[in-house]
Amino acid sequence: MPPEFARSLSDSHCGRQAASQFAKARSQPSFCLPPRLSRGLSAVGALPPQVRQFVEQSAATCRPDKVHVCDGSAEENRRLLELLQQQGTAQPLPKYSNCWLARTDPADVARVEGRTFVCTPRMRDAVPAGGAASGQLGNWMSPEDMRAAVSQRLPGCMAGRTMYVIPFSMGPLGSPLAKIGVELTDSPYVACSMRVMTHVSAAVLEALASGEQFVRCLHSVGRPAQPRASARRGWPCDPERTIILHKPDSNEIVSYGSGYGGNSLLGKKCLALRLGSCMARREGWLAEHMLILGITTPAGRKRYVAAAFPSACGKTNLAMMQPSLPGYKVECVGDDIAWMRFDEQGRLRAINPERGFFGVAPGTSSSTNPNAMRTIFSNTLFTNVAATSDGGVFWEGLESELPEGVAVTDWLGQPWERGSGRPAAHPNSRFCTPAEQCPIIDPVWQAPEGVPIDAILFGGRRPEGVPLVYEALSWRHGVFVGAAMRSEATAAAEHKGKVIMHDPFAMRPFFGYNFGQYLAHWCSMERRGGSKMPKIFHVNWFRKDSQGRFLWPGYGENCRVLDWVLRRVEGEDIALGSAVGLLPKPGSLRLDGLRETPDLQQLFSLPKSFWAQEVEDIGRYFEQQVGEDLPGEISEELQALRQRIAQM
Ligand code: OXD
Ligand code: MN
Repeated sequence: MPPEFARSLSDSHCGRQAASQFAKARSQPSFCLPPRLSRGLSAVGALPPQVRQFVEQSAATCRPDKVHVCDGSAEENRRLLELLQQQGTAQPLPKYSNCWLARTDPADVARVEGRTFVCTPRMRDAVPAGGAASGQLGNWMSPEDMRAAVSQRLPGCMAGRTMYVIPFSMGPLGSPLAKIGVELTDSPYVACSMRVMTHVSAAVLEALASGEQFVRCLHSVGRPAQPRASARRGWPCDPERTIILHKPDSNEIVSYGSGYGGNSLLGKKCLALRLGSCMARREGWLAEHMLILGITTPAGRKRYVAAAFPSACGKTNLAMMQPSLPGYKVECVGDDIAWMRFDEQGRLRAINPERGFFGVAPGTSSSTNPNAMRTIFSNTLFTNVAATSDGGVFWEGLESELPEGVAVTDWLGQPWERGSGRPAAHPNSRFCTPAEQCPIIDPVWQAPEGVPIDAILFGGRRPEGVPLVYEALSWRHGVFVGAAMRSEATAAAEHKGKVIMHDPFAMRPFFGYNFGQYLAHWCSMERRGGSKMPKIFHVNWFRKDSQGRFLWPGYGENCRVLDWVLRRVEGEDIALGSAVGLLPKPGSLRLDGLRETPDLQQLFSLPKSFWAQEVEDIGRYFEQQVGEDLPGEISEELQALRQRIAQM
């Protein structure tokens, strides 16, 4: 139990009762660890004292029947999967090797942004002056309200279940860029998924043995006050009272009520991005919602690029791209999160703090992402995809890969027919798969020192007005470009339909502190990196013509844009000034070998009325959402863009 909450709960009647029950329970067999797991460091009694205290206090409140300290072994994983099968949470997929399909409660299928809070004494530390306590750039809660929310939900929430203690490292253990967390959860599904997504092992506990601190992550699928009529066997949750709380001051996360993805795999969005961004600010680095890829040119020069795209913009596809241009090679370091820090020579270096991919399944196929397809058919936990009668999986996008005569069962467990008008897989269904299985995983993806970043891409789904690629005029202009990012909304969160939303740095749901201060932190990076700062670009693969057809083929052809980006990094004179940034000079974007020549005129056009409207929208957004916390540098960049557009 995080110290703050432990104090408030042990002051309450139920906390006292829980504490004494737990004290009794400790001497009773019900608290014993499963025999194989009770040896050595795996036993609660042998945990480093600060971890043991967290476990004991949390167990006193949540009152699980048992506590199991995870060692991350294959044998432990096998037993957890068997348990998931017995509980009706997951079923094996005999068509593949050690793959499983879990189906969630239909009320628990995505991140719940509206119920996700950053808890700080002052509202202004969490959300900018312009916004409300619950606004577009995050939700704030006071520590008192957090304590109340916790004490209304946690006491007894794990009764009848096992609490799994998951020691994990985000980033290779021992890397100066890595961070350690301990997640306590009553979900064996979460325990299995955390083993894929993070480094789980007893060695993590050994690393804590000399008393270091760690991020305290407490998760429960919850226990509704009244049994839910529509509850699904095998997927307990409490959707009405779901809440996800982050306390940056003490590095604590409490998540209650949901077993799904970013709500429950607390190393990912909660630690690596929300608390990560706060740690990064304190310690002078960047925690970002970015993929990292390595790209080798035909001349044999290797460079690394980090890219921020909002959810469901093809981030995983780009991270694993199969380049169409001969001689190019792309290798994947990560598909979702980058932690970036300056090394002693002033170069920005990045690690992928994760160990697996939690990718959106629909749309993934041999034509869109052949490397993902070569990754995911062993040791993978699929969630909410459709099942096939030959023991495999199916989702929208795999129609041409579905064998003849095979029947499909949809994500709700109902028979499904093509043309039924219902999706077979949930749009936010996922594969959770080990990164090391990716055939193009970068040879140094686990290097403790990280990889040097030469370019940063921002992007989004912009059907209109935004060119295929442009380069920022300076670091500061690049920060403005990141702040002004907009994209069609995603299925990864609870939003419905397609609306163009502001999603600065693709971090809108993931800021751990005031976005105005975040921008100031980004601007300040230039002072650390000086002339070695990566160049910043904006890309848009999704521009459409007046008939609604994409103007750019995308996927493997995006390496043509990366080619231009890398040549700019090398200093080639292939860019031309424009009102929004530097555009490719005519003839500099390689189009050789494309089946159809794209309409470059339309792809790169900058309609004045569109940009005049865009700049006004961005200005209004900054005014309303960031207010006086907007750094002067960013208002100046906005003003400069306004002027350049007026002169177009
Ligand atoms: C994700 C997301 O799940 O960004 O990665 O929503
Ligand atoms: Mn993401």
